[in-house]
Amino acid sequence: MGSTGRALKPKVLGMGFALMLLASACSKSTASSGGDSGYSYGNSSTGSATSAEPSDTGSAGETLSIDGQMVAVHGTADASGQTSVKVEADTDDGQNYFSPTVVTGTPGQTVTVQLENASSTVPHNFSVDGSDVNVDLKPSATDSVKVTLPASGSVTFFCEYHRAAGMVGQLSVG
Ligand SMILES: [Cu+2]
Repeated sequence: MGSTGRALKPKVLGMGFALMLLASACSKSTASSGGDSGYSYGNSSTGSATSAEPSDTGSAGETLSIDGQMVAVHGTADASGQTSVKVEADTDDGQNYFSPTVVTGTPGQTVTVQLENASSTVPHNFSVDGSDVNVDLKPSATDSVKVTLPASGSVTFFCEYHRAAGMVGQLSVG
Protein backbone atom coordinates (compact mmCIF):
# COMPACT_ATOMS: atom_id res chain seq x y z
CA MET A 1 0.00 0.00 0.00
CA GLY A 2 0.91 3.61 -0.01
CA SER A 3 1.50 5.60 -3.09
CA THR A 4 4.59 7.59 -3.64
CA GLY A 5 5.40 10.77 -5.43
CA ARG A 6 2.21 12.74 -5.16
CA ALA A 7 2.83 15.67 -7.43
CA LEU A 8 1.56 19.02 -6.36
CA LYS A 9 -0.27 20.67 -9.17
CA PRO A 10 -0.46 24.39 -8.74
CA LYS A 11 -3.80 25.83 -9.64
CA VAL A 12 -3.53 28.74 -11.95
CA LEU A 13 -6.20 31.36 -11.84
CA GLY A 14 -7.75 31.94 -15.20
CA MET A 15 -6.85 35.12 -17.01
CA GLY A 16 -10.49 35.96 -17.28
CA PHE A 17 -10.92 35.92 -13.55
CA ALA A 18 -7.98 38.24 -13.06
CA LEU A 19 -9.42 40.61 -15.62
CA MET A 20 -12.76 40.58 -13.86
CA LEU A 21 -11.09 41.58 -10.63
CA LEU A 22 -9.26 44.34 -12.45
CA ALA A 23 -12.42 45.60 -14.08
CA SER A 24 -14.36 45.74 -10.84
CA ALA A 25 -11.52 47.55 -9.17
CA CYS A 26 -11.58 50.14 -11.90
CA SER A 27 -15.31 50.71 -12.06
CA LYS A 28 -15.85 54.38 -12.01
CA SER A 29 -17.26 55.77 -8.84
CA THR A 30 -18.99 59.08 -9.15
CA ALA A 31 -20.12 59.37 -5.60
CA SER A 32 -21.83 62.44 -4.26
CA SER A 33 -23.02 63.71 -7.59
CA GLY A 34 -26.55 64.76 -6.83
CA GLY A 35 -28.97 65.25 -9.66
CA ASP A 36 -26.73 64.31 -12.56
CA SER A 37 -29.41 62.54 -14.52
CA GLY A 38 -29.80 65.33 -17.00
CA TYR A 39 -33.41 64.52 -17.65
CA SER A 40 -35.77 67.40 -17.61
CA TYR A 41 -39.16 66.78 -19.04
CA GLY A 42 -41.56 69.59 -19.55
CA ASN A 43 -45.12 69.16 -18.46
CA SER A 44 -46.51 70.85 -21.50
CA SER A 45 -48.01 67.75 -23.04
CA THR A 46 -51.74 67.56 -23.06
CA GLY A 47 -54.00 64.58 -22.95
CA SER A 48 -53.74 61.49 -20.86
CA ALA A 49 -50.63 60.00 -22.38
CA THR A 50 -48.35 58.59 -19.80
CA SER A 51 -44.69 57.98 -20.18
CA ALA A 52 -42.27 55.76 -18.40
CA GLU A 53 -38.97 57.35 -17.57
CA PRO A 54 -35.76 55.47 -16.99
CA SER A 55 -34.86 54.85 -13.42
CA ASP A 56 -31.13 54.93 -13.03
CA THR A 57 -30.94 53.42 -9.61
CA GLY A 58 -27.32 53.40 -8.69
CA SER A 59 -25.73 49.97 -9.10
CA ALA A 60 -22.85 51.23 -11.20
CA GLY A 61 -21.08 48.52 -13.10
CA GLU A 62 -24.14 46.30 -13.42
CA THR A 63 -23.99 44.20 -16.55
CA LEU A 64 -26.46 42.01 -18.37
CA SER A 65 -26.12 39.41 -21.10
CA ILE A 66 -28.04 40.72 -24.10
CA ASP A 67 -27.72 39.52 -27.67
CA GLY A 68 -24.86 37.27 -26.62
CA GLN A 69 -22.83 40.15 -25.19
CA MET A 70 -22.19 41.42 -21.70
CA VAL A 71 -23.34 45.01 -21.73
CA ALA A 72 -23.35 47.72 -19.08
CA VAL A 73 -26.84 48.49 -17.85
CA HIS A 74 -27.84 52.13 -18.22
CA GLY A 75 -31.10 51.97 -16.34
CA THR A 76 -34.39 50.12 -16.62
CA ALA A 77 -37.81 51.54 -17.44
CA ASP A 78 -41.13 49.91 -16.63
CA ALA A 79 -43.66 50.59 -19.37
CA SER A 80 -46.47 48.66 -17.67
CA GLY A 81 -49.65 50.70 -17.93
CA GLN A 82 -47.85 53.41 -19.89
CA THR A 83 -48.49 54.52 -23.46
CA SER A 84 -44.93 55.59 -24.13
CA VAL A 85 -41.42 55.17 -22.91
CA LYS A 86 -38.34 57.31 -23.52
CA VAL A 87 -35.19 55.68 -24.84
CA GLU A 88 -32.02 57.65 -25.39
CA ALA A 89 -29.21 56.69 -27.70
CA ASP A 90 -25.93 58.20 -26.66
CA THR A 91 -22.17 58.12 -26.93
CA ASP A 92 -19.94 58.79 -23.94
CA ASP A 93 -16.16 58.45 -24.11
CA GLY A 94 -16.47 56.38 -27.25
CA GLN A 95 -19.04 54.07 -25.68
CA ASN A 96 -22.30 53.78 -27.58
CA TYR A 97 -25.34 52.78 -25.56
CA PHE A 98 -29.07 53.03 -24.97
CA SER A 99 -30.59 54.42 -21.81
CA PRO A 100 -32.57 52.70 -20.46
CA THR A 101 -30.97 49.41 -21.45
CA VAL A 102 -34.02 47.39 -20.42
CA VAL A 103 -37.67 48.22 -21.02
CA THR A 104 -40.09 46.01 -19.16
CA GLY A 105 -43.85 45.76 -19.57
CA THR A 106 -46.76 43.40 -19.94
CA PRO A 107 -46.89 40.54 -22.49
CA GLY A 108 -47.91 41.75 -25.94
CA GLN A 109 -48.16 45.36 -24.81
CA THR A 110 -47.85 48.03 -27.47
CA VAL A 111 -45.89 51.08 -26.44
CA THR A 112 -44.57 54.13 -28.25
CA VAL A 113 -40.84 54.51 -27.85
CA GLN A 114 -39.85 58.16 -27.80
CA LEU A 115 -36.36 58.15 -29.19
CA GLU A 116 -33.69 60.75 -28.71
CA ASN A 117 -30.14 60.73 -29.97
CA ALA A 118 -28.41 62.51 -27.12
CA SER A 119 -25.16 62.64 -29.04
CA SER A 120 -24.57 65.76 -31.12
CA THR A 121 -21.98 64.04 -33.28
CA VAL A 122 -22.68 60.32 -33.61
CA PRO A 123 -25.55 58.91 -35.70
CA HIS A 124 -27.47 56.06 -34.08
CA ASN A 125 -30.36 53.79 -34.94
CA PHE A 126 -33.11 51.95 -33.12
CA SER A 127 -34.08 48.53 -34.44
CA VAL A 128 -35.97 45.66 -32.88
CA ASP A 129 -34.88 42.11 -33.58
CA GLY A 130 -37.36 40.12 -35.61
CA SER A 131 -39.51 43.12 -36.51
CA ASP A 132 -39.49 45.82 -39.16
CA VAL A 133 -38.78 48.52 -36.58
CA ASN A 134 -35.74 50.37 -37.89
CA VAL A 135 -35.36 54.07 -37.11
CA ASP A 136 -32.32 56.12 -38.00
CA LEU A 137 -31.39 58.86 -35.56
CA LYS A 138 -29.16 61.62 -36.80
CA PRO A 139 -27.11 63.44 -34.17
CA SER A 140 -29.45 65.22 -31.73
CA ALA A 141 -32.51 63.89 -33.57
CA THR A 142 -35.73 62.73 -31.97
CA ASP A 143 -38.29 60.34 -33.34
CA SER A 144 -40.86 57.87 -32.11
CA VAL A 145 -41.90 54.37 -33.09
CA LYS A 146 -44.47 51.87 -31.86
CA VAL A 147 -43.15 48.58 -30.61
CA THR A 148 -44.90 45.49 -29.38
CA LEU A 149 -43.47 43.71 -26.38
CA PRO A 150 -43.05 39.96 -26.72
CA ALA A 151 -45.67 37.50 -25.48
CA SER A 152 -43.02 36.08 -23.18
CA GLY A 153 -39.36 36.43 -22.47
CA SER A 154 -37.48 39.21 -24.16
CA VAL A 155 -36.39 40.55 -27.51
CA THR A 156 -33.29 42.53 -28.36
CA PHE A 157 -33.30 46.08 -29.61
CA PHE A 158 -30.15 47.47 -31.10
CA CYS A 159 -28.41 50.22 -33.02
CA GLU A 160 -27.60 48.76 -36.42
CA TYR A 161 -24.37 50.76 -36.56
CA HIS A 162 -23.04 49.78 -33.17
CA ARG A 163 -24.68 46.43 -32.44
CA ALA A 164 -21.39 44.54 -32.56
CA ALA A 165 -19.92 47.11 -30.18
CA GLY A 166 -22.56 46.32 -27.60
CA MET A 167 -25.15 48.99 -28.34
CA VAL A 168 -28.04 46.69 -27.53
CA GLY A 169 -30.96 46.63 -25.15
CA GLN A 170 -33.89 44.48 -24.25
CA LEU A 171 -37.68 44.59 -24.36
CA SER A 172 -38.71 42.25 -21.62
CA VAL A 173 -41.93 41.01 -20.06
CA GLY A 174 -42.28 39.43 -16.67
CU1 LIG B 1 -25.38 53.62 -32.38
